[in-house]
Amino acid sequence: MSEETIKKIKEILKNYDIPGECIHIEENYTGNINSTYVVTMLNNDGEERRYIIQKINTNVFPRPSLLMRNIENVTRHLERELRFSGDTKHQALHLIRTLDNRTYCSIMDDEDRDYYRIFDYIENAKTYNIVENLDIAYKIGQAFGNFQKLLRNFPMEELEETIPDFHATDKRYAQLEKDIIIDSERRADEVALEFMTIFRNKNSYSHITSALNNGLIPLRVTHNDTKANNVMVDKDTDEFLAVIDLDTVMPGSMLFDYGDGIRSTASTAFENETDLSKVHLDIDLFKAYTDGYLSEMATCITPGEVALMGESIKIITLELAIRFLDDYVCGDTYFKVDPKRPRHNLERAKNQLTLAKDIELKMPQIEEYIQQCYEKHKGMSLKLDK
Ligand code: GN1
Ligand code: MG
Repeated sequence: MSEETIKKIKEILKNYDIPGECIHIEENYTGNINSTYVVTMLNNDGEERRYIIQKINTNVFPRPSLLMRNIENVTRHLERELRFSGDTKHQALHLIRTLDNRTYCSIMDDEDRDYYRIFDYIENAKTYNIVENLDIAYKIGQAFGNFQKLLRNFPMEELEETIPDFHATDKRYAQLEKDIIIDSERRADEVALEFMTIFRNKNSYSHITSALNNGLIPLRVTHNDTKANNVMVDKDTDEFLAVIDLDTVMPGSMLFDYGDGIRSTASTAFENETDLSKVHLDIDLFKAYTDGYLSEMATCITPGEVALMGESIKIITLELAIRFLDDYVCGDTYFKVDPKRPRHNLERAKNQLTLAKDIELKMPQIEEYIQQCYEKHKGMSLKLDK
């Protein structure tokens, strides 16, 4: 890590009442948007305590204050809900306030203002980029289902839209079409094959957004970035501890959350994998995740939502392909890319298109299981109600 980054982090720490001396800083490269550092502090009693310091990407989130207000309100609500239900096993992210009682702080970096925030580090926990074990897939599904359930009474009108039209797949597609025509980086020829696959599916991109607009499915408070590695699980027991990365909590459809959870948890390879023969949708992982998710959400969701759950997996996977491809066409300005991989975003898009194809092949099995699993959990809750 550069001397300059270390200096900046130490500067940020001065804005907080965090006791002790900073003895170690490590960058965590998991996210594609913000920069994340794990900082270890040693206090006067010889105890070490860790914190997460994040620099907010203002290219993606131009108004950090709105974003942080959302996170503050959502974590407060989650904490309250967990306390009311006597749940001591799970936790909400804990934001640390600055000395002047703010949820973030900023410092000047040349001409730019940089924004940072600090969370307590969740100890004895880990995350998975690839999930290979059914029990873990179940727990990740359960974690996101539980998260959504705890937020079902959250006053939606209090939430800011941190990224407008985030999951408007149809608009994302239209943007890709435009950017290919402009072709500012002269990459359009290279992406022709991938674009054709995306184009062939274009009629499905509005299925969820139109259902929302027509009132066929409800708007809910959703996470919007339900990747497997956004759930922290206990290192020893794999019990889920907390859902993290709350930057995109906004009003939306539960379908994108469910679909994105399957996209990342049930894929046999991570998004960065270039050996496409390794990329499949694992039906057993899909079943385990669905089971975990519906164990929490079956009583909250509507038949209209259940009917679209299978298709949502394919739509969100294609949406990611669209977004990665669009970023490639526009010169890699949105997602972080590995400097050693000039076609990183194109490779990610190919990976997602391979996954989408396999999802399509397995759609009959997917649809059948969702229905069966929904009825099982709904039935169980009816029995409990009697
Ligand atoms: C980004 O930074 P990360 O990995 O949590 C992106 C998600 C994508 C994901 C794909 C704000 O999330 O939407 O699904 O990359 N977040 C934003 O890996 O665009
Ligand atoms: Mg994220």
